[in-house]
Amino acid sequence: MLKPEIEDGDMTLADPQFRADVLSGLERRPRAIPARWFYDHRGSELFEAITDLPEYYPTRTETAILHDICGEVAGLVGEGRAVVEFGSGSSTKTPILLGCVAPSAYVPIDISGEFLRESSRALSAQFPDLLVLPFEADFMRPMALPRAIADAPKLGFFPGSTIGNMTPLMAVDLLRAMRTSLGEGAQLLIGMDRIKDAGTLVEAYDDAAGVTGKFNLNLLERVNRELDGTVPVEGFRHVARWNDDRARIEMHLEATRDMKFEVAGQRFDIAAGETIHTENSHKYGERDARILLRAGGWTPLKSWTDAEGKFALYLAEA
Ligand code: AVI
Repeated sequence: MLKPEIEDGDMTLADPQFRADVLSGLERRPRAIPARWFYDHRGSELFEAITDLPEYYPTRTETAILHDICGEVAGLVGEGRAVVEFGSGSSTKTPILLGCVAPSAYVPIDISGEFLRESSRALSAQFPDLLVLPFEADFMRPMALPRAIADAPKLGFFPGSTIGNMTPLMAVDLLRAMRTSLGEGAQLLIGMDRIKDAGTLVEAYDDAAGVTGKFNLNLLERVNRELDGTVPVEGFRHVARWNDDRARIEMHLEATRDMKFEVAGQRFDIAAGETIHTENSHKYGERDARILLRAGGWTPLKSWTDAEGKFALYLAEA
């Protein structure tokens, strides 16, 4: 997840795409900045802290499900598959899966090479006999995987309900890209957060300790740090709301007063009550998830959930 700033000697240069996304996002109405920009160093630390919060159930629930079902998954998947993880594999879920499916190789894919190499080193230390092949790429598009795993059947792994951060249209495109990249006979193990009562969902994204608020507001701090911004961060407040029509939690930054500020030399005005939309986290019911998988070219084989039905893991085949 971590996307480091670009270093150039002593100067830290902003990613040109970050600059373009922030400027166009502040210009448009409603205003919106893509959630991928949350994950600078501080943002990644705050996200780690979120995953331990009492209100944020997804991480611990998915981890517990994975522990419970891992043996069964290993039986369904068979031996000798190459596990291809979409994301750097830094989570505690990766060793659980690798420990029980006995893969022929492990290929974590991430756009941030530095973070990828770091987490791959840690995994190699934990699984010294496993062939670990970190692969730097944007997994939103189909890609040619390393030649070393060309002949092995693949098991894609996409935990964390990260698919929920995409619109359904983007999610279908991603599932199709994964299918193309993984090839014939592939399987996919994917986590999706379930629709549930709005109170539980909103609390998970607006915790009592205010960590998610800090995570959201850090985006503005990052704008100030990297884009020469003068955004009065204290003039914004974190808002998490359930959009029932779209079955998603939305995070926004709401202006608490009229403000003027500059970003990368451009001036902006924002009125009290206006928001900057920063994240969507879509939730899927059992049937919704199956329809999404099928639309993405995958046939659902089996799903598992926790006793309260909060979170689900799906195994699907190409
Ligand atoms: C990374 N992603 C799956 C998290 C989620 O639940 O949508 C990001 C997050 N945003 C606020 N809390 C957690």
